[in-house]
Amino acid sequence: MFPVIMAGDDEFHHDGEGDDTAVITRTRPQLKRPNLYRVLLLNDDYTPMEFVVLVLQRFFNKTDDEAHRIMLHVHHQGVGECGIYTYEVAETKVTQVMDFARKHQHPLQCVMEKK
Ligand code: TYC
Repeated sequence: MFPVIMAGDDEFHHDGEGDDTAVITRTRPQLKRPNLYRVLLLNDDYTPMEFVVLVLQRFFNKTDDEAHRIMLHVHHQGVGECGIYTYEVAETKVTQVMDFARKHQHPLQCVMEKK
């Protein structure tokens, strides 16, 4: 039996002939969707609006307009979404924001929640 070469995700099965050839069957790639987490900013009475805008630009890559829009949404609604990430990325964003807020002595809170 001749070996067959196929593109894609293949599995090799020995064909029982005792030589070095094998039958290759195509299998479905088992794609697992990663768990996703929302990163949220919480409103407070003391953190300056411009600081929140800076956080959204620096850590969440928002434009000036989008950062202002999200900041005002949090200011009025109490909570708002900065982005959706896999667990480790979300955790890193939360830590970066909390460290930055603490360094500037602002009470800004950033949390993550499973989607
Ligand atoms: N409420 C704050 C103020 O009036 C502004 C603010 C917006 C604070 C969003 C936190 O996540 C926040 N200065």
